[in-house]
Amino acid sequence: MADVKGKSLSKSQVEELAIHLENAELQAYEVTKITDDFPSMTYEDAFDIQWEIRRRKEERGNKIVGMKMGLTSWAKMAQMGVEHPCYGFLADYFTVPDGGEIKHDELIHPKIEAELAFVLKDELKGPGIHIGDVLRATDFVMPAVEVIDSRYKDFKFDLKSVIADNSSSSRFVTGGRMADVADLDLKTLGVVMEINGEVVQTGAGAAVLGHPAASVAMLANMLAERGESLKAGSFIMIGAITAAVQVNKGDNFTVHYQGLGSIGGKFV
Ligand code: OOG
Ligand code: MG
Repeated sequence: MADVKGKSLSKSQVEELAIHLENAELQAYEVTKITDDFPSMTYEDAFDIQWEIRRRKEERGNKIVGMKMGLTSWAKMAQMGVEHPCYGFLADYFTVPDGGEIKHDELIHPKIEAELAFVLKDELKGPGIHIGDVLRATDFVMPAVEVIDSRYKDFKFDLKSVIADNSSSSRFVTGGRMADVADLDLKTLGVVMEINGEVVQTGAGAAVLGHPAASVAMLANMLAERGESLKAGSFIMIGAITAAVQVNKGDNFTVHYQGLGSIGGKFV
């Protein structure tokens, strides 16, 4: 990301765009990508908008329950036409219990993604965090499925627009079996995604930046650019291992994780 530093939007423009995108999320309607109207906005502006959406939710009493990385696999980067990872936050009401129902009408055009989650026992504070630091600081790894729902028309965006839109975050399911990183071969850990009993995607952990822990390291280093860190206890999703798959009302899904069980849900 070239122009990471520097702002072109005023504080009130950041606030307006945060309200604009958050309303689209809460009321489930599509908007055009914001760089169409603000072509000179910077990456710092984009993150300012995302952090302003987060601040607004916290001010209303929502709790932030985790973080997610996105666009960390070639499958996803190729699918979305964006070639750099991004991050977002997870709010309390994004959580769906394993096997639970997800209301399709509350979302615009949801897709599901097979991911993994790391839960930390120690803080990770960048810059300079590497895979070894992540493995040392990890309490356990567990299965996770993300439901993404870009607020942009037809899921079409560029990196700045998607960052401002909290990286399309909307719901997630976690469960299955927790495991110690020492007992897993995270690169070869296989995932199989089924929708309505049919296999639609398969993949392995190495699809995510060569090693799933590299995604957590990158997140810690990206957060450091804003003076933020990943606290002990943080729940972090590493980004989709395979391409995302669109789901319709009535669909049910199951994702199987090698050695870690299965998780699923239903769109109603
Ligand atoms: C952006 C979010 C991507 C992932 O796991 O790659 C993401 C998008 O594709 O809408 O969550
Ligand atoms: Mg994701």
